Amino acid sequence: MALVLVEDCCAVGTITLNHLSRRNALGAALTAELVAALDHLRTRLVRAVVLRAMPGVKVWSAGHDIDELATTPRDPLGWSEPLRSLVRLLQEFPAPVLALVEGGVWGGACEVVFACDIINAAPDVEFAITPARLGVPYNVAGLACLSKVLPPVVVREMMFTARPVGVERLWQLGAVGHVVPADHLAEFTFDMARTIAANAPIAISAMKESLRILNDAHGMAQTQFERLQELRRQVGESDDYREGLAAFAERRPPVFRGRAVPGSAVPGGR
Ligand code: LCV
Repeated sequence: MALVLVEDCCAVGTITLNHLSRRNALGAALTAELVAALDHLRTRLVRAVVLRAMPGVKVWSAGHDIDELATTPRDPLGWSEPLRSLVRLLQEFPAPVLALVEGGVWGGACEVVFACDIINAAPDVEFAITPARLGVPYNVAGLACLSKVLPPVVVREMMFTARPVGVERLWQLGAVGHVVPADHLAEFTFDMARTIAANAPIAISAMKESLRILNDAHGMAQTQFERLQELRRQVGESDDYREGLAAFAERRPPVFRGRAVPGSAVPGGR
């Protein structure tokens, strides 16, 4: 049985967590399928991805598969752990990833959701970060990721209490984009994804990567600055840029084909 379902239509990809019996716990097998799904959608040149669980679940994801946490002295959440690789892949995916969240989000799954670019959630959603309940030394990148989306005092409360926090509070703090009634959440999210897919993909990809570099930038190395300039050059020289200006001048909807200048590396590629 596939632990993850993946499909795409009209340049919008959908990835659905499908391991209900284990509450979509992010074990190595499920995480590997998530990575494969993102790689597949990258080849399909999708312009937005919706990451969701099956409609109506009580648990979006139970977080890291506790049974797979290392029992040896090695770091249970080290750089090469599947969950850490998944978080980086979401942050580096060339198109926006929209999290469609219903039910509870536990542990490392909170970071997966917060690694997405846009978060739309049902009113009953709760987030619980639980290393304190497992005695797990949460890793630095994970703490940094959470500290970018939540005020430090809230990160400390969630980390230290391991108690669930309701989505309304996270929405008031700006960590969640929209709280939408469950029966409208999918329609709302896919409508947003289609709007993004109709915009200029090269420009969006460059802006997503630029925002990530800037958010990660503490002291900015010159290579980071040059990368930001290169991303902007690629957008400025793309057909989409000319199409966007022409469409505006001719008062017609733009038709973006996502074509970069021949021979230039498209943002998100390497
Ligand atoms: C393996 C599971 C899990 C699971 N792993 O259903 O953030 S950190 O640092 O803590 C990081 C290390 C991390 O992410 O750790 C994991 C944090 N997650 C949690 O603490 C949540 C643990 N799970 C639960 O509290 C409950 O399962 C919830 C409340 C999510 C759902 O409760 P519910 O009554 O609906 P069950 O507990 O009956 O779980 C159904 C099956 O899924 C397994 C669980 O062992 C059970 O398996 P069996 O049917 O074989 O007994 N399961 C659930 N969560 N994280 N396995």
